[in-house]
Amino acid sequence: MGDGTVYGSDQQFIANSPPTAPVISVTPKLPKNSDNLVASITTQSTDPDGDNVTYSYAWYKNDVLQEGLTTNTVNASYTGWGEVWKVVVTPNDGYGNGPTANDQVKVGVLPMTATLQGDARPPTSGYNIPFTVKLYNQAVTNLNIKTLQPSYTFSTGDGSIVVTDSSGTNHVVAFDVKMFNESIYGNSWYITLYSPHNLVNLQNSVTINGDLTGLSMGTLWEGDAVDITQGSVVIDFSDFVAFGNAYETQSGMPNWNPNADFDRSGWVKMADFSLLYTNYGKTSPQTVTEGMGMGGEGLLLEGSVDLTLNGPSQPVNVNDTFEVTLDVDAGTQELTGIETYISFNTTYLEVVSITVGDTLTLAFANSYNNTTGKINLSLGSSFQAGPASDSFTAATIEFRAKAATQSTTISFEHDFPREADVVMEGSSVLGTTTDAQVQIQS
Ligand SMILES: [Ca+2]
Ligand SMILES: [Ca+2]
Ligand SMILES: [Ca+2]
Repeated sequence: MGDGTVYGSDQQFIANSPPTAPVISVTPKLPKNSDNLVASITTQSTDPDGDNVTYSYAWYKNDVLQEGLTTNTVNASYTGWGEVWKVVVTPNDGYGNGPTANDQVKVGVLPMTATLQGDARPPTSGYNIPFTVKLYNQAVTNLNIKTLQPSYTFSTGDGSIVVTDSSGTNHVVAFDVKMFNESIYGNSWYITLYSPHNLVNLQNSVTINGDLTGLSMGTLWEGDAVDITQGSVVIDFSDFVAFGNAYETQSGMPNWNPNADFDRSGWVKMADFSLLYTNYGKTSPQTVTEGMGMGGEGLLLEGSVDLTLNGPSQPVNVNDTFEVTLDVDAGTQELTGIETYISFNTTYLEVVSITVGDTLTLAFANSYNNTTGKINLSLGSSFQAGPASDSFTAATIEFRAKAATQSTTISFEHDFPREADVVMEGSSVLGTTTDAQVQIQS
């Protein structure tokens, strides 16, 4: 009949039941350029009527149907580096088609992923970051990493690494490594991944063969401003100094150093310090282990941190001096730094002095300007002290009252880059900010 309908002996219609979808697998999973692609049916279609099922094959190269290819095999002469080859298999029971099944592979590449650490802020164009992958035929250690010669090197810059997903979803970047030399296949390698201002990650004894589907290179640990390309295998004081020198800069400013912009926000801020802080003392290479794929493990984000400017509860007199404290209420939330920009009205107030408290003792900014009415206070935990928590006074600001007013406000600023922040492992843990009101009487 040809229309998929069968006529029974009593001439009533008996609907044909189509076959089920098969399960398809294209092999090799990690094909070389010289490999033929073979689509195998790993689970046959079943037909409820017991009809004999046949299969047809359609192949797509980068989503374009390849008309001439209708068998279960694609000869290697058709395939090229980086191409995605998909097969769509359609079962047919002689009366009609059943649902299709498909599978796909990528030719001549090793797909990899890496997680960017700690940055909980929206992705920026900075996520298009360069990678270098090296294959070694012997163990890579802290002692030999600077001198050991890799057998193969792949770089984003030379086209042998192509970033395929830079969107930064969950901070995971996907990229393809061009396996240009077929002698790479079938052997076991020590594989390293480097990106600027990160420690080098290492996967031990990876056998690259047709069964491999891809490789997670783990979380790239941030904070190595002076990194392996400058001869450093540790996040240490020289990285801290590089950060401090570049603090509060962006591209174009004299002290700008992109290697200190660990979260790739375009500015060197306390969020960058919090990444350096977290990884201080870690060395290259960092061996990637199972379960290390996602960033943020160990990240302590239990709550938020409130900042309050506490002024005098009673009116003050003109010419009096009085204190306003910058108070931090973190509860159990840990933090490694605060970044505050405070403004005041110079008609009524001037700053006499600022005293930093004894909890956040690293002062990256501690300044005031009585002409513009601005205060900068950016304070970090010392490496010895560890992250801060609970409630404490971060700094005490001594003001002098200049003129009478019913109320003048000492306020936190919120416009980036003069934006209040509290940071932990590259993430903001800022909760609320509360300004101070002061009444001045003559
Ligand atoms: Ca059937
Ligand atoms: Ca370093
Ligand atoms: Ca930054």
